[in-house]
Amino acid sequence: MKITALAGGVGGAKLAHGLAQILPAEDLTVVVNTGDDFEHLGLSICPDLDTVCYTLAELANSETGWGRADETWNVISNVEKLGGPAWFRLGDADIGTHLERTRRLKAGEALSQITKDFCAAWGIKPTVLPMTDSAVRTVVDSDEGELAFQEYFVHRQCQPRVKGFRFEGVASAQPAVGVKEALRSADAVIFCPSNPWVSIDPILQVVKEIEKPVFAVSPIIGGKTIKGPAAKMFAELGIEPSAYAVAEHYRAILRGFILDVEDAALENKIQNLGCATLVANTRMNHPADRARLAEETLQFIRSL
Ligand code: FO1
Repeated sequence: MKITALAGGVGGAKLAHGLAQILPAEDLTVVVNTGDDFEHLGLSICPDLDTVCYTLAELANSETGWGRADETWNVISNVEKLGGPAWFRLGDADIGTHLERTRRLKAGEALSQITKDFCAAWGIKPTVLPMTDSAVRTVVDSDEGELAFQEYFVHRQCQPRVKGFRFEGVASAQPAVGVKEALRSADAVIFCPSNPWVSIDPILQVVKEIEKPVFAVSPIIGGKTIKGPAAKMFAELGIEPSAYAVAEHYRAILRGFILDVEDAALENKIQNLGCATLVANTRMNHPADRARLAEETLQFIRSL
């Protein structure tokens, strides 16, 4: 079964890793959000691409989910000593990724080509694609005005109250080379348990429509996220955070929805949105959980 998965952030990367463990490499493409990308310290940084790639390559820091394991922090500590910005924690090995990506982008190379080469270097077999090769930047409208995504997410630690989102550049952004083909040739499309507002929506705005059946895994369990501000964002937008709210967010295109056992009571309400449901243990606390949830998701898709 050929799968194209949309992902952003740590939760998305974990399910992508689960799918990579059970699908033949040629049957999995991961399309990654690039709205979190930004220029910082003169470096072009692509956090969601790196979180997905480091996770697939088993190089990721397992505590934070982002950045690399066994990092050292000499460079950023020296930047801090010199009075430079150290709020965005860049590890020494991670900086190598940003240096080489920045060099190649400045030489005019496409992000999708750079990502392909980085995956080869890291031994990642499935195809990982940025949603687009052009610059798209998520801007968070908040009670403190508009904030660049990483300013909101890391520097302000998601404290400002959100009022809405804008994806600068999305109107003229074409899907990256291979994205349309991956969506067309897939048997099903999986929305990994990522933030609907700032990880999945930017991708949907770039790819526009998806003809194949769509299945989403809820990033919200018991009204909360494991990590990240998705539940807080729903609440600040006047929507009660729940797995139902996530299914409702995608209702126009959803064929199936995977919700956690903790939210089993919401199953009927979600089915009434017109989609099939699977109640599963969607927490991925251990690496083995990733393949298990991926397997259960594929079984669910095959059953329909
Ligand atoms: N997230 C943080 O909360 N604090 C950080 O200092 C931080 C640094 C960082 C460095 C490289 C990278 O690829 C990701 C990093 N992230 C950090 C995560 C980043 O903010 C992502 O945008 C989130 O994971 C949301 O997708």
